Amino acid sequence: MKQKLEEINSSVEELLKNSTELDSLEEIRIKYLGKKGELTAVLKGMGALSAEERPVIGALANEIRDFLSSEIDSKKKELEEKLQNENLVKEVIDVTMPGNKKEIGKLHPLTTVLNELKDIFIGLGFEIAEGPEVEYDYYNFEALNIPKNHPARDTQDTFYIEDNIVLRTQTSPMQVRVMEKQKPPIRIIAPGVVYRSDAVDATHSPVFNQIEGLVVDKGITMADLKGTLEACMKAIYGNSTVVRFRPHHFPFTEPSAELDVACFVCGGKGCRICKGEGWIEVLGCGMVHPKVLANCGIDPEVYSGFAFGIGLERLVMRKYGIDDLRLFFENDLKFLKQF
Ligand code: 2U9
Repeated sequence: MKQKLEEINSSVEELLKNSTELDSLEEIRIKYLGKKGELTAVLKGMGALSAEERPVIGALANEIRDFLSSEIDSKKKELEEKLQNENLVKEVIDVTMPGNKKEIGKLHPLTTVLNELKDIFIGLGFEIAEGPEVEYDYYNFEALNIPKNHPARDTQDTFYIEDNIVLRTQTSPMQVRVMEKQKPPIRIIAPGVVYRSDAVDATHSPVFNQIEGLVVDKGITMADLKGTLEACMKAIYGNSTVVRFRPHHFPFTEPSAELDVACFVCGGKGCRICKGEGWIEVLGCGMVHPKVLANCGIDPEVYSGFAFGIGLERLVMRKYGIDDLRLFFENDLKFLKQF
């Protein structure tokens, strides 16, 4: 048994000398000193020894076990230190290297211009109205003087959910709802998404954004409409902006007009942006039709009002010279990073 112990001692010493990996070191410890290890097996077999041999062999076995344990521990420490030093050499950090650039997100150009418009109108004393995108036919059409079979329904190809429920084709129903609930004076803008059954191309989309405005009070005239919208255009396009109003027709306003701004690129001479016209059409507007006021419970003999509607995408396209509306929805970073 003494010989067996000495053999184990020298085998382990030999193995430790050649051991270069922490994994194989652990294997050695398990093979000799583990629960089912060779040295443990010798210790377990001591019962078979005579009473004289047992203390001698026991002392030797304990001495060898302690010696080998401490040899394995110090080898382990040595290998760990070596590994750490190797890692330190490998993982040198060059503090002069440029860092990873963090991309910072930005607002979408439609959001930026919408925020600008909201600020302008809030500054003029307007409040912001919000409402449902799924609307009753009544609020989207009937109340706005667009009865069934009215030709204006054809120009707003409508998504019908049910016979009398539609995806709103304009944000006007929100203003009808406000007028039903609130007595004049009313000064609101209604921004939001609207839906029309249009095929997608460079200038059309079935989903787009509108901002409509409504002012109702005693004594509101076309002069209020012109002054408010001219101030708004100057705030968007600069103080020297020139505007003109052209007669137009909408069922919900009478009289109605379209507002053009003198081209902010060529100053009116004619260029690519204004398609040689010198003027750029920006919005539609008019005095709220007396029938619409009456439909909403407001006496047209006492009150009058003006309203306007702006297509946000078209406004932003003109502001930045963008020629394809699809760019707003494609989320191409090369496009979005320019704003
Ligand atoms: C109420 C009464 C009247 C809103 C108006 C326009 C003129 C207009 C277009 C702009 C571009 C729609 O997105 S677009 O195609 N809109 O020209 N909108 S007046 O008139 C109202 C609104 C609500 C109660």
